[in-house]
Amino acid sequence: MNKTRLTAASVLAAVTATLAVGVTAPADAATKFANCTAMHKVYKHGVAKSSTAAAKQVRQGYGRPAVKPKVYWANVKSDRDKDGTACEA
Ligand SMILES: [Ca+2]
Repeated sequence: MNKTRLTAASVLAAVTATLAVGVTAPADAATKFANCTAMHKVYKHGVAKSSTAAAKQVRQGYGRPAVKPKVYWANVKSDRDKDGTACEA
């Protein structure tokens, strides 16, 4: 009985640890860039808040921005024309 309970607790702890790692993983980090020059070193065509916003940039002749909502919202000040993509290029 005790062993079963211990195992369940271990599984729960493992799942919790995995979730915590997922939240803080670099790929998910909402990096705040000083300006578009800095952002373009990582995201050549800027960062879009959604795939719809990214597609809009492509239709307008820009490169396809990375779809990274968290990064977009951390750098929303760089979306001067408020079209859903920061630093489109
Ligand atoms: Ca924009």
